[in-house]
Amino acid sequence: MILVTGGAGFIGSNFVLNWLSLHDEPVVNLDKLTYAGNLNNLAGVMHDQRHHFVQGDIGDAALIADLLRQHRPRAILHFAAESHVDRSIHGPAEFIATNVNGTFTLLEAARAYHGSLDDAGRAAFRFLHVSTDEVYGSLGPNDPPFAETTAYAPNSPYSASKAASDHLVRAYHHTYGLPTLTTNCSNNYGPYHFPEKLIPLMIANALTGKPLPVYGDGKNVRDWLYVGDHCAAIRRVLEAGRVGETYNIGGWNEKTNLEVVHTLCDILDALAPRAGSHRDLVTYVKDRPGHDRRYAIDARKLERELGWKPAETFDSGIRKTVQWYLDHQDWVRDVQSGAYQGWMEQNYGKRGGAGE
Ligand code: NAD
Ligand code: TDX
Repeated sequence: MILVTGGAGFIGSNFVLNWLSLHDEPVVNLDKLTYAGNLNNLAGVMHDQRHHFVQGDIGDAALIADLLRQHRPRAILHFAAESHVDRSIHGPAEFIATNVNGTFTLLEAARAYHGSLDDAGRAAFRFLHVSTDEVYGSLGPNDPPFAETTAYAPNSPYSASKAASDHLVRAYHHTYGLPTLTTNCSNNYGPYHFPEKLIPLMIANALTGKPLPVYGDGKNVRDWLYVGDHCAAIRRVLEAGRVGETYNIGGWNEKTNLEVVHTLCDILDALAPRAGSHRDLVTYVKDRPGHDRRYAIDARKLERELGWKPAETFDSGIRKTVQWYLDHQDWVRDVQSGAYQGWMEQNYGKRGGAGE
């Protein structure tokens, strides 16, 4: 049994779906179902006996302690977070509550649970913390990519809250001997990505003929990784990562935002033609305050120590992703209308589904 937090969000739901397609081992999936959590993502496993969905908050100490006592997982995989940089600029409080205080509460519960295990259970247990490359701050055009040894320099309330959570995880290993693993990954893309983030927003807007809002000059650089590759890296770190270590995960796919948007437009021109090119919809808008200029990840430690490499190129992953959005336009409409909330309550009641 593993306990996943945030398993109804973008990366967490991809992780749970992939896990259950590859393993017999069951999953307890704890998610608060904020605006970003969507049980529709998990429709394929909601009636699977190996998937126990629980609606709840990582900041609820009593609930976490109960879940750990009841299910006795061999690992906690911590995805739950507030994840959108723009939202953190407009309202940082939730980011501190969930990313900092919520992670702290989860760590406290994990520490008590770990202490209650027998020697073999203690040795096998892992707390895997899913984090971001944004904790390292912003790179200049000629700087080397972020390595695990790069100093932390978070610039947004989001990245500062994730940096704080990374430090807490580190401290729980060093101080209490909690067997932690931390992964810092670059920008993900793929199925079930909430259409507030660059790639799904651009696809959704392009398909409905709306403007494609590019911040600033469009030359900020991100490294992009297909979500399935991120999930594979996490499974590998869980399996073979050295306790107390951090591992950077990236795709070696540095792109300017404008390159990404143009690529999406060109694919859509071929697959969903409109009068004129989708590129005509590009609109330059006011820049994000404190906008990090460039992220790039050096993922060689993960490759060298654990033999992980991404399976997708940016070209193959982005084509799959556009096709997925073309095939799932109802999913986008539901997420944008909030209709999935009603769907969830109608199908599963207010507090979760299978296993409840
Ligand atoms: P997301 O916003 O799509 O999903 C977050 C999930 O966490 C949602 O299902 C939400 O309901 C749940 N959640 C939020 N607050 C909660 C709480 N207090 N208790 C329980 N559940 C709660 O995020 P994502 O993009 O899937 O990111 C998942 C993790 O990966 C985050 O920790 C994020 O920092 C990290 N990450 C994301 C990216 C990326 O490109 N998206 C890259 C690197 C790291
Ligand atoms: O409408 C937009 N226009 C635009 O130009 C949006 C939503 C974004 N952008 C730019 C800002 C960034 O330079 O595109 C880039 C990507 O933006 P986001 O999709 O918001 O991602 P980013 O801010 O890079 O953060 C993401 O990657 C790291 C995730 O949201 C984080 O959770 C993850 O940690």
